[in-house]
Amino acid sequence: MITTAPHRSITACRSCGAGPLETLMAFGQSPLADRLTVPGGSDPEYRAPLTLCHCPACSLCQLRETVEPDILFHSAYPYFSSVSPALVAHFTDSAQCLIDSFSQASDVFVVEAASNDGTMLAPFQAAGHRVLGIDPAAAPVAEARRKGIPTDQVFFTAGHARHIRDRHGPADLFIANNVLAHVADVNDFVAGIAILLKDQGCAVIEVPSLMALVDDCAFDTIYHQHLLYLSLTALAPLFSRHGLVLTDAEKVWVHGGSFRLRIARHGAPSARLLDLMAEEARRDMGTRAFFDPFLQRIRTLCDETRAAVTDLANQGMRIAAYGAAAKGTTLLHMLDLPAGALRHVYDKSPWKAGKAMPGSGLVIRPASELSRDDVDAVLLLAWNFADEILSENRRFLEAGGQFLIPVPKLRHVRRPTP
Ligand code: JHZ
Repeated sequence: MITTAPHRSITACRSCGAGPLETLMAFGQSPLADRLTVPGGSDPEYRAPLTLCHCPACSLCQLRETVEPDILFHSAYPYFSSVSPALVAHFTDSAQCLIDSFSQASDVFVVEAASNDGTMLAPFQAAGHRVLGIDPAAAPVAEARRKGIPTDQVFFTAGHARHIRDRHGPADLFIANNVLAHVADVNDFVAGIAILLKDQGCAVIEVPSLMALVDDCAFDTIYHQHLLYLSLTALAPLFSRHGLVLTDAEKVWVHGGSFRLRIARHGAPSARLLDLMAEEARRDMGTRAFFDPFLQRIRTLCDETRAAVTDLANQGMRIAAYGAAAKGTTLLHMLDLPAGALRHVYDKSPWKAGKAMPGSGLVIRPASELSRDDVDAVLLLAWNFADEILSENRRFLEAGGQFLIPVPKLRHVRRPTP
């Protein structure tokens, strides 16, 4: 049964409050990513309109619809950071750099919003620091607690920041990776950072970059959980509204291209931050003209990918998908392939196996089962881990299997001819 998820549509910018917002692209009634279904189960499959807009006043790119967070971040939320080794390595390295920067300090208090299964906080705890995770999703929180990482199972808000400060004191370091873009009341979230930080404290926040999204045509990362698509131009005034300063931005590879931001109460922008902001200004990121070629590329990329899958199917190939990633929900929705074009989807996560992707209904099978005995070609939905996944599935390629990688540009990967 398909049900429209409870949602509201905004009329004013989520950051500066100006209106009206300008619509960039309507994706129609899209299934909710990460709300996997149980094959043969009685739970409804939720969908909701998905509309990308931007604010002509502060240039924040955002979704018009806000789906009820309890529906999005439900008790069986299936995303666990620890499933992807490259991501674990990224967070562990990042944690180690921050730990080194506190080597002279004692009694360091580290708070992480959207701490998931505690992957990022574990090294801080091992280094002897006080840590506290905040995350609303029951299953990853249970996993974090099992590992001994104290975690509050709530959404991070200004109210909860006050509660933490009263209970534990102010934070030396506030971490928030891949969460700011998920927050409907972004002013409340940033106000929470301002409440929680010590005078000399700092926040380190990773956010997907809008410029990388547009340059790499990563349109499939547009889904209901991602309410904001972030540029430095739109972020700087958001932080300053709450007495905080964006002092640095560094490009990192995760999730198809992100920024690692540093925010503090005092400080001047670093040279690399100024360079990145100058690049955004040069490219007119706040204007409709910046988006038009990207919107056209989405249509072309979908047409090419659909044609490539159809072509393989016409050659009698058995095709599956790989990576039941959240972003795969948008890609499959936009491809709108005929039923049966893809047989199922492989994924490494034990929390996803046996469930099905919403919309397409593709049943998720353990990644270890990918074999030439079952399929000839695979559409890679988790294209951001292409290197890792191709190297792990060398045997499938050597046996004559092939990968179709849709983003940033459709490419076929086959065994090199001898
Ligand atoms: P991955 C996630 O999006 C979830 P997703 C979330 N919605 C969000 O906001 C963004 O991150 C930022 C699997 N896999 O990490 C694991 C393999 O099967 O790109 C995952 O299911 N084999 C919170 O879900 C999926 O692919 C492998 O070798 O789009 C990747 O999902 C590897 C490396 C991964 O994020």
